[in-house]
Amino acid sequence: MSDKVFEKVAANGLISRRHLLGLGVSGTGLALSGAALGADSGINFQIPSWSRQPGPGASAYGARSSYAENLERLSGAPNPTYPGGGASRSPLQHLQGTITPNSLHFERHHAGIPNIDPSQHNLVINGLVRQPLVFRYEDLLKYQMVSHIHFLECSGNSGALMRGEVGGSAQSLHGLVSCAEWTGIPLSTLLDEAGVLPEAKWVAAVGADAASMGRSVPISKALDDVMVALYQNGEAVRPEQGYPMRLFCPGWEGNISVKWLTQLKLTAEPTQFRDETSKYTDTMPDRSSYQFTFPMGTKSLITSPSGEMTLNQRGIYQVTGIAWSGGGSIRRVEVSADGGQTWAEAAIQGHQLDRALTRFTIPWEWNGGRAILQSRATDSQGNVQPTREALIAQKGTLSFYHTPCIQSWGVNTQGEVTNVYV
Ligand SMILES: Nc1nc2c(c(=O)[nH]1)N[C@H]1C(S)=C(S)[C@@H](COP(=O)(O)O)O[C@H]1N2
Ligand SMILES: [Mo]
Repeated sequence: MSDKVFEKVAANGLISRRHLLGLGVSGTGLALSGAALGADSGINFQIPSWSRQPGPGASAYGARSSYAENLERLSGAPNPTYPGGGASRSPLQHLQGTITPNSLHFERHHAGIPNIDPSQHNLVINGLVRQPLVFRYEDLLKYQMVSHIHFLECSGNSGALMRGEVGGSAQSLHGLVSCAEWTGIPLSTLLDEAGVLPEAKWVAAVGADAASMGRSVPISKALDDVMVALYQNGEAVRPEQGYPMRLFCPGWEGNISVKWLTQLKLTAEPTQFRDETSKYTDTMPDRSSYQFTFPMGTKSLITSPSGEMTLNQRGIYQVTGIAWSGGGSIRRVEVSADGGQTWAEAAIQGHQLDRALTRFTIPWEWNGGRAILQSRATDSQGNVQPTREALIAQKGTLSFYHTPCIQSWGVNTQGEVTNVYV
């Protein structure tokens, strides 16, 4: 590897993102993994068995390759005192691009997944409206819909870092975030039909699960960009995600996107549901609490190399990861290989959509020594992702919601990658 060919842009091996395209095809023997094809390469020109005879025909509903079956959500052990409660996490370190397949979207349930027959399910709009309304599922399907790609993140995501948990993977530490194309009816359409009275300032949204989960949404947000989502990446919203319908509040903490939505009640004040009083509130070091912290922070995460992976050989790696912000689109992602002393700007791979995952990548040469990989996002409002130290100084450690701090992945001389604190 010659520094004349590849411009080093930050300490410990970070290479200019401008060289991304040339890396694998430069003809200088610097291919990331593919071996050069020599005359005596011993390459096998035998026709493989799968090319010799036709495979099974078309299927009704697709499935992943049997060779890709390790691609799974990670859930904790069931808790008998909390039936159906808990979460599962997306395998972020095995995904690419920015859209989470529906089978791998993270889950967070407070009382399990109700098996809802859409023909028996209603959505009621009542309270401070001129005309209370009841919608059946088939009524809603007739409305004009909109589609938007947005992330969804639980505000408890990444709390493990604030607790100083040892070890972990991108999935186990940060897997409560996913991204999908959500299609549904703007909530403003349905609220306009019911006629919102001037004194209505909040919308109490309630789910049909056994938790009766409820959250209060300010009317300004409800009339702005909230939707009643019916489709997720093109197919009906999955049962885990709220079939037959869920509220979707772009950029805000996952909890407020009430699944299995059955009631929207217009009120003058917040309803003070259990989930907005006993949980999801940020308690400060002086023990005062913010009741509501709606937008998710500006955040990024290197998904490869990441915790529990091992680098098998020295050489060039594509560092890649995801960035997102509840405050807008991602403007910039920087990467450090020396624990945050020097930074280089990563390339943005694909789109930079409003409140959606954005993928970044930058080439890095691992020289076999120690490294600490970090990423730092800046959003379209200029918000910069904080270090863990800065976040703890600001928020203390009395509560672990809304913790978008920088993740440090340590690489040791054996190439083992682990969650470290700097
Ligand atoms: N009715 C209902 N809505 C709910 C929940 C729930 O348990 N019941 N969990 C909430 C929480 S805490 C989060 S983070 C998101 C998770 O959405 P997902 O399971 O589709 O990823 O849904 C929210 N909406
Ligand atoms: Mo959540």
